Amino acid sequence: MTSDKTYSVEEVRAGAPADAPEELVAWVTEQANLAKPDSIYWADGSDEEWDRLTTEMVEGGTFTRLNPEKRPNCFLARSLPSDVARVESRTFICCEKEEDAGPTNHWADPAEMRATLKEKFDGVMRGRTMYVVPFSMGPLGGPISQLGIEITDSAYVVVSMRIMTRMGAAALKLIGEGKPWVPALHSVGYPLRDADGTTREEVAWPCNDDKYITHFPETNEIISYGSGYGGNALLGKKCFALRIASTMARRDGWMAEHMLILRLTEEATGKQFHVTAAFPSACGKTNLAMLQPTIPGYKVSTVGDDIAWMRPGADGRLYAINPEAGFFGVAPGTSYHTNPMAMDTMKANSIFTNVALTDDGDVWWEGIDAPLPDHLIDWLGNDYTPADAADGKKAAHPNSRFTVPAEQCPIICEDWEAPAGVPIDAILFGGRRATNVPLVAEQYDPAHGVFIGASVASEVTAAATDVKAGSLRHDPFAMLPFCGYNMADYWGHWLEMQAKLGSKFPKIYQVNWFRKDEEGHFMWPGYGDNSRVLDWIVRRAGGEVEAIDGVTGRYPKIEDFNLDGLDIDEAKWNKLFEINPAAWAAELDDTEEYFTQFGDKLPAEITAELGKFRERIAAAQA
Ligand code: OXD
Ligand code: MN
Repeated sequence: MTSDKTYSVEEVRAGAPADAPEELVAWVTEQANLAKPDSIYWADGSDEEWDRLTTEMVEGGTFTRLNPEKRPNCFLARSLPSDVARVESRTFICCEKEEDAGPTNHWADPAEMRATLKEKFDGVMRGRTMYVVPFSMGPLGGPISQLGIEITDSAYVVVSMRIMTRMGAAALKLIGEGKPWVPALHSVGYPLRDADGTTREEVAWPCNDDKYITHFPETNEIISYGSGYGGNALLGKKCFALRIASTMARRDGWMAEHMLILRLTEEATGKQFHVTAAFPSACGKTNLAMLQPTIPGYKVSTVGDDIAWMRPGADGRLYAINPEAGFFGVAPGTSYHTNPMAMDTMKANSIFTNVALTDDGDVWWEGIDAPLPDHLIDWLGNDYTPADAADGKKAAHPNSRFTVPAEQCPIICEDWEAPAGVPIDAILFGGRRATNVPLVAEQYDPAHGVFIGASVASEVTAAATDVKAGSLRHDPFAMLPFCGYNMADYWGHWLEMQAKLGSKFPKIYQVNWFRKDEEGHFMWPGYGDNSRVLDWIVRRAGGEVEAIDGVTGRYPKIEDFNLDGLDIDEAKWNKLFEINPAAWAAELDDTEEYFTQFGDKLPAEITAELGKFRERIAAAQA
């Protein structure tokens, strides 16, 4: 038997920064007495702390320091094959009534889940340090921003949170001034010692096969157990900024969305236009957020690549901030061709997870500019040669990531940290759709816009482990894994926000960069050429161009759309907008069936939109 250390409030207080308020010290003490760490460390977010923790992780084998001449202050981590992505099947919304979580979430009774987690956390940090990590989602002190404290036993999480959030002493100071904060408790679930004194070897990537990613929206709490990876462990991101924030937003009249934010500036006039866009995971959101226009006259700057918090401003318009401070982007496919700005962002001060390592200490992944070298160490830590590639093995995991400070992005918007946010002019919804969905369609009216968001379906990619890649899945508003409450109530909230803001609510567009021809080739070049779609949307907003009424929405006229320099003639254009009424009738049947699971909660407006859609299909068939 070992005797576990008992922490008194006085002892924790003595080790805490002076700014830590009593209620925080009490919470940390309670968690310490449950998890039983060997020590408690309060993160301050300093350079010295980053250097110390990264060096410790290099010594411990969690990090490999990359070649400082090629990638200064950059590190590579390799997780375990069992811990490479978000685990949706182990993600729970714990609220009193199951119907408040809704049919698309995994629900758990809060009291039962608390009891389960209490057992899991009992002694879970034996032999480890408990890190207390204060953070702000959104600019420090901003009116839309929120504060949190993550307790974690992972130094990888601490340094990642330093990139992804405003982490450290300044956030704690605001908490000390009495601002509300969200408690977020995390453990990798791998104690180094058991209650009976049995010890366990440290490993480079501690985690547990049993995982719980839990949210208590009624009390604004997050508890995560068993994973050290991404959205399972960096609790400011999906857990707080989406699942918990979406429920806060509904209560308080704002919106927490899985959306990038970009600014388009018309160079001739300096006029600015702001767009938010929701796409399911790994549909190129970071690429769109950092788009390099291929048509003259516009400049794009990036506000955020993943999450938008939006609130009505005094002028009745919708204003958005990016609650994050970094980008956690998918590495494979990222190159100077697909996203030069992301490539320049990750030149220094970055963490790479599950990419391959070159012999000269740099990173490599499928789709990067450099050709496959003769030798690599793959994401599993094994030798990798072109013969492995020929066998179909990947050197980098398909969901491998770069974690980079947003401020290093060469086109970060000059006021990306404006506390009140930027006014939004248009909202885009997209997915990966080889068939059916045209390049761009404008809403008929606001309720049709919500219908567009609600009926998003996309081909599945690698960002979650437990959904079958390649299949089509419904992902309403790209929020399926991220909405902290009943999805139908969420649609109701959108309709309410639209009613509140009236004509000032941004117009909604459906986009699809991924349509394929009969030979399976993409029909639209995508990437920088998506600026052509944005250009049409801007000109629609300015009332310069008309649109044609179609089955899924209003489409551009070819003569109004900038196709200069593209190999797209009228026949190809028509294919990009082709509507097969029978295929759409089948898609609508499927959508209607999907909606039935929400029962009475489905807003009447959405049912009405289904009816109008069927009328448009019938008219097209006539
Ligand atoms: C992400 C995701 O990591 O959406 O951003 O999965
Ligand atoms: Mn995302």
